Amino acid sequence: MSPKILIIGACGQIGSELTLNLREKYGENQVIASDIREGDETLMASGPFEILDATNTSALEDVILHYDIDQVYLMAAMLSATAEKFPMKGWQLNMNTLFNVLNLAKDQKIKQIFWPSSIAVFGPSTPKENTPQQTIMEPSTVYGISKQTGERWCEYYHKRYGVDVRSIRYPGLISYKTQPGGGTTDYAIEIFHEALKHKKYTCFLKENTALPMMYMDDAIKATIQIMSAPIEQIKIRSSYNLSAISLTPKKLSEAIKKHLPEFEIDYKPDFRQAIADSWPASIDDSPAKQDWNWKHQFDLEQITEKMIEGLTPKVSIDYDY
Ligand code: VAH
Repeated sequence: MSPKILIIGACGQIGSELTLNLREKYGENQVIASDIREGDETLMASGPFEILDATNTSALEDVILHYDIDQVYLMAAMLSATAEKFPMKGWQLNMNTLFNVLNLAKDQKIKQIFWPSSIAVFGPSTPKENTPQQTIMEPSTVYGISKQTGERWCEYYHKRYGVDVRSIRYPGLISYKTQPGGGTTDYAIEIFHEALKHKKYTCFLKENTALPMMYMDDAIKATIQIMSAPIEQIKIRSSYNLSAISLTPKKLSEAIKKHLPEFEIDYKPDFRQAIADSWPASIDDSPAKQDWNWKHQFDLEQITEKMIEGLTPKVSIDYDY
């Protein structure tokens, strides 16, 4: 029997692709998409949708009971760069939504939760290369602090109340299907739009800023994989490290130039450089490999090909950062 799923934040960078993938896997009417505003026409035409502010406890509970939801994917969050501009709003959105969903599970109103963490839980004192699953974690961004705290609460609710909450520390995610949402790693998406539109890009990070990155298809695969794994395989209830590639703006621009030889890049670091400098360069995800057979598929060349193929026919999206 397929689970009845609610996706909170279904119009976001991950949420919109996750919704379409889960509908393909379980059937469109098994997956209720929700967000604080409507999404693009593809998403809105793909199945049931609810306008929902998941910080509103009673509104969330109404949707859960109305549709008899089994699983919640909580994909709504304020990302790193935006949360530095609005610290208290970022904290409230990221934490209140999590508590609302954890308490519904504690009260047995839902059976399973997916909650996204991030490599942003690591900070300047964390070992940067091949960062292990357990290490020093002193995040220096609002977003990272909210994700580290969220991981502690997920593990607490699992141990104290038996809540089946599962989580992944996503690296930076690269996709052509949705606009980026205020993240520090989003240079790796903008660069493709600008390369195709203007043949040049001014990067807001320094050329050798190495960050863990992943193609969105790999991130969606990992999300569905951890939620489908037998419960005894999930041994970490804070959040699993997840890794694919380690990427710098320089390496990415060189990969793009193989397809667009006239592409040019220059560098004008802004406030996001300090955020990126506080994060690891690469991640050790061996626990995810061991516990639930994780393995990434897309390397830099394949990501570059997918992004250029995917964006070329599309009208480029303007950014207003
Ligand atoms: C951000 N894309 O840049 C997110 C992500 C690891 C970075 O969490 O904020």
